Amino acid sequence: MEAPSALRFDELDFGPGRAPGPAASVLRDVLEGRRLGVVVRGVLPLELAAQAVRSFAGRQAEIAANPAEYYEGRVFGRLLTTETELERYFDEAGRFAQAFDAVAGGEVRARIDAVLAHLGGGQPVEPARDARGRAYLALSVREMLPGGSILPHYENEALDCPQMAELAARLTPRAQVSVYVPLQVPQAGGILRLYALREEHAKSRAFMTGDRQSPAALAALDAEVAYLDTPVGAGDLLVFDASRYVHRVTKVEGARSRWTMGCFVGREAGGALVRWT
Ligand SMILES: O=C(O)CCC(=O)C(=O)O
Repeated sequence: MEAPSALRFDELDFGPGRAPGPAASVLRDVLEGRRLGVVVRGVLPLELAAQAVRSFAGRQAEIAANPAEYYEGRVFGRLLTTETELERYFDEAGRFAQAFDAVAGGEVRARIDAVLAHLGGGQPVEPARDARGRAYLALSVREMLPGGSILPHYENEALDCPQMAELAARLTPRAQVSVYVPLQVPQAGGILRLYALREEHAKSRAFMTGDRQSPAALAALDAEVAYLDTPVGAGDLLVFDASRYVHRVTKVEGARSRWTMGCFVGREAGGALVRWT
């Protein structure tokens, strides 16, 4: 399958009074590596996004906030890629949707679900289930603190970890694309930066097995490889081929945290589009 030739996202608009354009195969195209990604504008009105941040920040008695393992901050819900105890994960997943709606209000989840169904060609994108029928978490909310960042990676690296084995075995293609919605952007930095570097490139393998952490290695990556700083604001939804493209989040600057909400999407062998986080 031919890779997209340019670092560019298509745009759709879900803002007030806008009819979304045709999107029959966006998720399939991104999953199959034919399209880099799509930005959907205005999925959450700004006030709804701001209200969700205030609610998550202030009502932790009702929803579990867990320390994040790979950035400075916390996650409401759990992330399968860094999970060490699957029983705990599924237990929390079973209670999360109700707790999420109690804190954020049902409209937030309903809007995300509607856009994902649209991008899936009208088919709802339900949480994946394990062999025992337990649903994976459908969404998580992440707060990245000032000074936080995420190092360069691509999501297919994570498909080999043991806690993903059962799910990964069912995915066709073997890919997980990212869906995320900024809820609050920081004063500066905290930018999702996507590189013209795919998992199969020799340079990508060299970089991933070496130093991907030091300021010098990050500066060299920025100097040597073309990149795109994703053009998204609070309330927009981005779907992108995080599976194959190296990406990172630059350091959050200023006093304001970076809040996002997201999940991963894949396709099972039978054709169903499924999500998890
Ligand atoms: O927080 C982000 O901007 C992206 C996180 C990430 O690496 C992903 O969703 O693939």
